[in-house]
Amino acid sequence: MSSKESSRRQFIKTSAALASVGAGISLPVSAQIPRPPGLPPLRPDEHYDYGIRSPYVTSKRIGTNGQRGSDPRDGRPRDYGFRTPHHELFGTITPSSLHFIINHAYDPPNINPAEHKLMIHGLVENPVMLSMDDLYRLPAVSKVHFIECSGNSNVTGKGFHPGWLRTQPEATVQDTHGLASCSEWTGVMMSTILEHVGVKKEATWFIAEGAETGHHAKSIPMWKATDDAMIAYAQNGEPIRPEQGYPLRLVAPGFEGVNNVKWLRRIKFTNQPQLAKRETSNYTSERSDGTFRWFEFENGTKSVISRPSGQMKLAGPGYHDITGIAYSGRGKIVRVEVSTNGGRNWQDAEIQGPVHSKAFTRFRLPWFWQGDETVLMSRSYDDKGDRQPSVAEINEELGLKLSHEWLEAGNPGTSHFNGIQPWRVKRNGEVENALFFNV
Ligand SMILES: Nc1nc2c(c(=O)[nH]1)N[C@H]1C(S)=C(S)[C@@H](COP(=O)(O)O)O[C@H]1N2
Ligand SMILES: [Mo]
Repeated sequence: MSSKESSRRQFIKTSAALASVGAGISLPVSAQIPRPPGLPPLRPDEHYDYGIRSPYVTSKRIGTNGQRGSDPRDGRPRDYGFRTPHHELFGTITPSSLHFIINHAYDPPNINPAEHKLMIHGLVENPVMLSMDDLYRLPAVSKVHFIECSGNSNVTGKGFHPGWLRTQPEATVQDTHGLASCSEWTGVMMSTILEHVGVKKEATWFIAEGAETGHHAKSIPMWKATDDAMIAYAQNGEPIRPEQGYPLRLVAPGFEGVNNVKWLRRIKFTNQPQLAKRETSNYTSERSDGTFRWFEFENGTKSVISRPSGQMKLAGPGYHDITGIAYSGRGKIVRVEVSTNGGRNWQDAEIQGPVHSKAFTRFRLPWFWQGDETVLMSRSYDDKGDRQPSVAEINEELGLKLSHEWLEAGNPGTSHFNGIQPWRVKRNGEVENALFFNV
């Protein structure tokens, strides 16, 4: 079937579902617009200088520890991730102020860009020390890419975060998928810089290092530098925010978040990985036999329905728009299927363009809910032929035994998890997490 035919088929399906909207819900009809209420202004200076959101808009990042307890060192929510509230967002770009944050125990450093330098050395002909102005003089590109922590939607057993079981019915999409966000990044391609420094043939890895006190470091295979890694100084049209790495960060599109080194101050070309803290003692994935996978880079394809999702409540039977995001660490999303009956049947969702490679892609499906209990789920496909797996397929492929009973018994879960996310819609319209409990 040609793509024209399939979009026509989709259109007919969509129109048919929309035509039934009238039958399903009655929208209030009013002949009169309410009188203008003469509202007082908000805070004029703040509006005009930088802009503020309406006081009625209250979406915020939530730190895992902040929600379930706090960091014993100072009582503040920290480290395990400040998550993006996907259920309250639209489209494909995450507002910078709501981009998730993972900082390994250090608050964002206060870096003066006039003093910041990026050192590039190791197996190169011409080591350099670049200032921000040097970088601004180089040809720039802007690209839309998601970043996802490999801990996003990880499956945790009891005891990993005390009191927190990833399979608990109360989990929201912010809990389950909030460690992924998508921005337009602007900066210099690493390949541009390679031309200037002349990398030696023996270089097979590079190590990127951050400027914060802990000096987060990550070893990355050389091919990423010639392929699509970027040294980014801007996010969504303005300088990167301190939480995201001001004034410079590495963007390694589609690679696990830990590779996207923030507050970037050094890149060293080498012929072996460094075995840094965050690639050995953690950011490895445990198998059910107690061994670990390590040096995983690309995030597999993944999708999640963000509306309706955990802890939302449907107003009643009738028409509802199912929508969510899909992405792949390997390329473009080509298809998303949605099931409205717990995986018995799958329908093609409408994919909203333009579709960027390694970027959030919005999908939607018009749905007429009869009012029965059911389970909603989505699964994505990328242009490399990958399909988002079920939990059974993940268990099979990775040698895992993930199930509710397994985790309840205190066994380890896994990170780097891209399984299908089921949401149960109860008869009263309440939506809950149904991972491992889908029908
Ligand atoms: N310098 C530095 N870079 C870092 C980290 C860090 O702690 N320090 N955390 C990494 C991890 S584990 C992730 S998932 C991403 C998160 O990027 P974000 O905070 O901009 O969302 O940054 C990575 N880069
Ligand atoms: Mo991460």
